[in-house]
Amino acid sequence: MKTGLIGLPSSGVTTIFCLFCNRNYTDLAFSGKTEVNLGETRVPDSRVDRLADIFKPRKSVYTTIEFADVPVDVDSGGALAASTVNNIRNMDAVAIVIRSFNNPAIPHTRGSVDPLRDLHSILEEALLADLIQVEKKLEKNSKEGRLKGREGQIFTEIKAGLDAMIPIRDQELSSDIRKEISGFRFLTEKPFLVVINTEPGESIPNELEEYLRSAKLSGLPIAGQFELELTALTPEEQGEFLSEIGVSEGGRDRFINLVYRNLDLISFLTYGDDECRAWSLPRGSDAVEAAGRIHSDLARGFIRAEIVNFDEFIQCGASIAAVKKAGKMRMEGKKYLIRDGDMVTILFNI
Ligand SMILES: Nc1nc2c(ncn2[C@@H]2O[C@H](COP(=O)(O)OP(=O)(O)O)[C@@H](O)[C@H]2O)c(=O)[nH]1
Ligand SMILES: [Mg+2]
Repeated sequence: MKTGLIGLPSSGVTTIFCLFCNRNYTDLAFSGKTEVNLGETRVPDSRVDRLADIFKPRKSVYTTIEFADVPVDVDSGGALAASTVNNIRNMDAVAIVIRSFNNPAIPHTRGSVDPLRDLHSILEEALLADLIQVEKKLEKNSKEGRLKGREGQIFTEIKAGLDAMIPIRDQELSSDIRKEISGFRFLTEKPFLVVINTEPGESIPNELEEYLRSAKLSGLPIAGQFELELTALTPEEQGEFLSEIGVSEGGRDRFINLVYRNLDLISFLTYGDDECRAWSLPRGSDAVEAAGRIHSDLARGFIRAEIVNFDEFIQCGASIAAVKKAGKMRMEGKKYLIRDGDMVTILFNI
């Protein structure tokens, strides 16, 4: 799961990247202007901790979210130069960092602080990048006399939506069409999340809140620099400072929750003496897809899945023997839909 962080220069993109990936700002600020900074964060999961207590495995592994701090070409005037667009095409989600903080020492490239204006312009440019790509496809189809073909028709429909400023993700397209176009990696097909980089205690301005609602986007206010400075303190001290500014959880954890909700992800668990581990998966995935997440061999040679949900496991005294004795260990086939917290063992043969 890869998330690209983008924003206008001096909006705090690298600051937010450092906060999310637990990295040092002075090491990265310079590279973040010219090349992509890559990092990742572990998704906290107390169920993995609990399983590790019980099974005492050699290692515990958490699922991770990868981040890319994508530099923006200042000279292009806009936010999304070709290089930026290409960098975010490979991402599963895009987080747009917009500047709401007022720091006189760091002048805004557009002369004033106006988060709604900045968000508008980035969204518009993303839409435009898709429109250009679709028009190129249509031109090619037209030259080859295939405008009435399947691809030509799909792109004509998508272009009409983009002309009406509707991002591809909000266009009414069948799931078949969505599958067919997924290879083109359009920007506005991807989930967009908005990080509003604020001063501590500042809330989202009303008009921005309203706009986010109307555009069906989730916005998360984070006091980027303030929170990054807090990371030098103990977790207890961090908690105290955060509650002083009316925040119950750090920006990184709030962002992870937002990603899970927005992308509708769940986690399933694997366990044993060797490894206890959490894996992320889109809700609605079946047992074969879960097997494939672990290893393609497991999907290929899938026979069945042995499943107990974590909560049932705990109710049975956290004992697999007790789960089996109570008849709570289920044998599921390929089509079984994995639930959040399912403890999964794949039986396979290749
Ligand atoms: N006051 C304040 N300054 C910030 C905040 N976030 C970033 N900055 C400062 O703004 C400057 C640019 O930040 P940076 O993360 O490098 O922005 P980028 O160009 O978008 O990657 C740095 O000097 C930061 O210290 C913030 O939340 N509040
Ligand atoms: Mg930067």
